[in-house]
Amino acid sequence: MSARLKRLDVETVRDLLYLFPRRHEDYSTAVKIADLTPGEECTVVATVWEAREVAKGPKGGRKDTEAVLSDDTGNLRAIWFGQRYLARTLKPGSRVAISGKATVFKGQLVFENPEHEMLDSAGSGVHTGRLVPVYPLTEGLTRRNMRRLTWQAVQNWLGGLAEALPDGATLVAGNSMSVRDIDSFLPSTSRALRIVGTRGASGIDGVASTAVGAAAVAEGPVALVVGDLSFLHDLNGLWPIARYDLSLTVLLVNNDGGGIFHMLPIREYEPDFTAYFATPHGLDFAHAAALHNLPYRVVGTRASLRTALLDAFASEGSQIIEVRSERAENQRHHEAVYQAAASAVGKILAEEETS
Ligand SMILES: Cc1ncc(C[n+]2csc(CCOP(=O)(O)OP(=O)(O)O)c2C)c(N)n1
Repeated sequence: MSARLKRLDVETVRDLLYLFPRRHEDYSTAVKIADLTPGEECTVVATVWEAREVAKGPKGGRKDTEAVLSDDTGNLRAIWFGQRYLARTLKPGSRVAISGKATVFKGQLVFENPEHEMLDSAGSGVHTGRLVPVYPLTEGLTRRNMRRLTWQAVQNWLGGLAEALPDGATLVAGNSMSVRDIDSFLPSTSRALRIVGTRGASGIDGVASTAVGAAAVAEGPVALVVGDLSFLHDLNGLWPIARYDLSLTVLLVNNDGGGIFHMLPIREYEPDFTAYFATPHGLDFAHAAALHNLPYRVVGTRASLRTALLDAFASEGSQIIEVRSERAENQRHHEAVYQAAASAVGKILAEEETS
């Protein structure tokens, strides 16, 4: 896989994030079979009635999968050319989402080579039911492979947080980039989360105290996402944790200074920018954790973040989990994601204008 990705100049997760889709297909609208408009891109959620392998082409050399899918309003036929293995995946009674354009053949609705996704399997919602990106490909890499890889890359840390937070949890959004990133990138979830923060005149003051206050009154687990400067600014706010035996999980995003200021043009004006805006401190938060007698760990991968968060929410007590980040890199990363989103939206608007 890595050799194939290298042909697309993709060697790191960052390269993967910078690999922009060539276009997007709009599979975001789920429709009932009875309401399908032939020729329009859409997603249908249906149950597999039957699926079988069919020999086609000269001398029956090509093996297709043909399936009949139904919902409570009707049924349709789906054909995948040359993809015999799908006949085994599409088990009768299983639920599947298919996305593509329907045509009408002999009075029946047919989808040819639609994107599909088994709905009970992990990771559903990558290939169907949204604006689905179409990436440049190279031999041996399928559209599905590319999409899964880039999905994993952008879902990274906030995705891990959203997955780990249990029903009824409270998420305290620190000021500066924490609240902005949560607002922009926390994936949607059907779990009941309460998201709180303090916006306004106090700026980055009292962020730890706010979270400690939430931990004192909330029913479920409480997690705080906070930048290093804000955390440092209110370190003494952690004191009530020991005094009142509170449970709080701090997810500390340590980029050694104020990452938010890199989002502004002032970032070009060195050395004053670093000295007076970014203000790196070079401090080690292991000592802050020790001061408050809190368990502390630094996590470097999505998997270890996930494990640390799941452990934290499964146990009583408080801890500090630190994720390290790099300010300038973080700004480029944001820019790349915003540009990809803007180009996808721009394309849709342009298409709407011409239609
Ligand atoms: C009390 C107070 N002092 C200073 C500021 C100005 N200020 C806004 S954001 C920020 C940097 C915050 O850095 P950090 O908490 O590490 O978060 P990041 O920007 O890296 O996300 C500062 C100093 C403020 N908002 N409030």
